[in-house]
Amino acid sequence: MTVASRAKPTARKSAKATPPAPARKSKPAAKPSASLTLSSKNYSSWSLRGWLLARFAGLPFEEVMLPTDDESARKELLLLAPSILVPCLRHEGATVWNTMAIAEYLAEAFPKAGLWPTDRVARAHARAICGEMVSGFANLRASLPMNLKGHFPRHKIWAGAKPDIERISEIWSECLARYGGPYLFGAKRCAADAMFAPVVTRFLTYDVPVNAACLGYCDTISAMPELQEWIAAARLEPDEIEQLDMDF
Ligand SMILES: N[C@@H](CCC(=O)N[C@@H](CS)C(=O)NCC(=O)O)C(=O)O
Repeated sequence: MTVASRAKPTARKSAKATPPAPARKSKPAAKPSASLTLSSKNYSSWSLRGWLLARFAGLPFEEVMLPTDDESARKELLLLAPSILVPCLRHEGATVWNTMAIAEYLAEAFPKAGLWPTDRVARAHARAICGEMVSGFANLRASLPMNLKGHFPRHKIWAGAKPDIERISEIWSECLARYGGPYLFGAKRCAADAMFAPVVTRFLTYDVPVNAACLGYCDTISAMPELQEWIAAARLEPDEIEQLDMDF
């Protein structure tokens, strides 16, 4: 008798002797232990940064959307964020606002996610450019607001925003050359890519001319499934903020 012919009846027997497993009651999906307070998906670049960071970390979280139209509900929800700014992450007793603090918190809580580069020098570089993003580029923000639903190719870029655009192109070009792309710090996306993702979308919304390396980076970031998911949700948002809908 071959091994195969012995094995067959044994398998059948055990199948006969074993009563069918009782139908399992489907458990309700566990509620995520984390929440992230967000504002408009179309206009809020800070919300996008916080959301990408949480997704890069692999953290399951509930989105708490701050309504942009209802003033009283807005005030109530803003209490969730002590600085009255979004995004604000709540996770296992921690309440964290400011995207840089959220990045640091998530990197500490989820060390395997690689939110920062592993190399000390590259990590310092990543933190430096993220800090520069969080505290700078005011002219770029003011003149090219994030608007994922819009496309304004004839938008006249204010002279004051040009040095910001040049500096961002310099940051990206240097990172891509030094670490080899396609992300800012090499093959794996990190917190810096989340920080600069809304700049990518601005460059595309307003057709900002950039060099080939930066254009390639814009393509890489645009193709990220998480960003695609966010943009799809932004397109479904009904509310519009008129002041931010520019058409030139
Ligand atoms: N640097 C802050 C900026 C956050 C910020 O300015 N958030 C805006 C929304 S994009 C905000 O909450 N504004 C107050 C409001 O919406 O009422 C961060 O990193 O989180």
